[in-house]
Amino acid sequence: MAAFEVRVPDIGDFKDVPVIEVLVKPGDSVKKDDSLLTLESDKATMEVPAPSSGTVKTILVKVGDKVSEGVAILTFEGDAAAKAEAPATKAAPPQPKAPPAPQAAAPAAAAAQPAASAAPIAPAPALAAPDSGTPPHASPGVRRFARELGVEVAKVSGSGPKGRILKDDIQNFVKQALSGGAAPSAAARAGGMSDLGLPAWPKVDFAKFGPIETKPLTRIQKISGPALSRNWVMIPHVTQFDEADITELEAFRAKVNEENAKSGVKITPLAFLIKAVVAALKKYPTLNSSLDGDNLVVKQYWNIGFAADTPNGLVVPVVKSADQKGVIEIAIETSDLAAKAREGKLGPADMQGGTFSISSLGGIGGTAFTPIVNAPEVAILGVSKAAMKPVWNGKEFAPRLMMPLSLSYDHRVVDGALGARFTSFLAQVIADLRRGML
Ligand code: CAO
Repeated sequence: MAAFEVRVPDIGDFKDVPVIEVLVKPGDSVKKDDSLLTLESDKATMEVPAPSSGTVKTILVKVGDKVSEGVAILTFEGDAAAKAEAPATKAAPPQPKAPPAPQAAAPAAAAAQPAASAAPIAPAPALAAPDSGTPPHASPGVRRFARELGVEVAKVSGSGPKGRILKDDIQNFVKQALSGGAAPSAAARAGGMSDLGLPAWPKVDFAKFGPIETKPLTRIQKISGPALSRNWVMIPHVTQFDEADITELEAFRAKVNEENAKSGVKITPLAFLIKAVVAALKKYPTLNSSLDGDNLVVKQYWNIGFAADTPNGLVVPVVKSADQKGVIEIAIETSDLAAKAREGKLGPADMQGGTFSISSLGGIGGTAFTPIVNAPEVAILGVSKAAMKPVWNGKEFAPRLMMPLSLSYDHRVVDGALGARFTSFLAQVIADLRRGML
C-alpha cells in the first residue's frame, strides 16, 4: 500500500469540467473501479473510478469546482502499481441535460495534502436507464446501488445538482418504501392508479374542444416540478399568517434610498426582510434546520434563499452568511443574483447551501398565499403586498402600512406554537429592526 494522488484522466477535448458529485469521503474504503466522483460537461457525464482497492485519504475538490486532465482530485492509499496501469479513455456519451435545481449545501473541500505521486484513471461513461423513455439522471455507481436494493431509478426523484439522483435519494426512497410510503401496489398499477394510489392523470384530447397551442415545459420547470410535488406530498405543511407594520421601515428605506441615490444602489424591502429573518432564526434556531432521519440538523450559518421569477421559471438563489452582511450589501447581492437568475446565468453554487427561503410577491400583489417548503429546509416565508390599513393603537385608528406574512413550515419539525412565535417575533423585528439587535 502506498499513498498517491488520483488525478483527472484523459477526458478528451474537455477542459474545466464541473465536478457535480463527490461520491466518497476521507476514510472511505473502496474497491477497484468504485466511482470516486462525477464530472459533467455540456455534452457528457463521466465518473472517475478508483485505481485499486484502498482508502480515500483526503478530498482535494468539491462540488462546483472545474477540473481538467491532470488535476489532483484526492489522495488515496492503495496499490501504487495500479495507477500506472489505468488506461485513459475518451469522455462518455452524451446524457440528457437539465438546469440546476435548488440544492442543499455541497460538502466542503478538505485541505489539500501533498502526496508522493499521481495516478491517471479512466473515466467510466454514465449509462442511460435501459427501461425508460426518459432516462433518469444518475451515475452508474448510483444505478448499481439502486439495482442492489431492487429500486427502479425511474421512480426516484433526484436531489443532486441538475436533478441528479444521488445515493442518498435511493436510500431515502427505500426508507420511505419500508415505512409504507412509496411502493405502489400491483393492483393499484393494474387499475391505472398512480404511485400514490390515486386515479391516473386525466387524458383529454383538448383539440376536440377548440384550438390549442402545445408548449414544452422549460428545463427549469421540468426539474422544479417534481421537487415541488415531492415537497408538497412529503412535507406536512402548515401556514401561519401575520402582518408586520412597515410604516417606519418604509420611511427609513425611502430616506436611505434618497441619501444613496447617486450610488445607483436601490434598497428594496427584501434586503431588510433577509436581515429580520436572520434575527428571528437566531432566536428560534429550529426553523434553521433540516430533518435527517431521527435527527434534526440545526445549522449555525444563516444562508437565505429567495425565490426569483425568471422567464424560464422559478429559481432560488441564496445569500450566503446573511448574518455577516449589512442591508446595503445584501441589497446589492440580491439585485445581482436576481439579474443573473433572469439571464439564466446562475451557477449551482449560487443556489446551494440555503437554510431558509423567502418568497416575496410583494412587488406584484395579493394579500396572502401558502408557499411550499423548499426541502430540506423546514420553513419558508411568503411575503405579500403591503397595504395601508386602519390599525387601532389603543386610542384611535391610525393609518399604518401593513405587510402580510405567510410562514409555511414542516409540521414534523415546527409545531404550531413555535410557528406563531417565530412569525410574531419576525413581525416585531420588521416593525422595529432594533429588536433584531437585542
Ligand atoms: N409590499 C409592497 N411593495 C413591495 C413589497 C411589499 N411586500 N415588496 C416589494 N415591493 C415594491 C418594491 O419596493 C418596489 O417598489 P419601488 O420600485 O416603488 O421601490 C417594487 O415592489 C418591486 O420590487 P421587486 O419585487 O422588484 O424587488 P424585491 O427586492 O422586493 O424582490 C425579487 C426581488 C427577485 C424577489 C422579485 O423581483 C421576484 O422575482 N419576485 C417574485 C418571486 C416569486 O415568484 N415568488 C413566488 C414563488 S412561489 O411560486
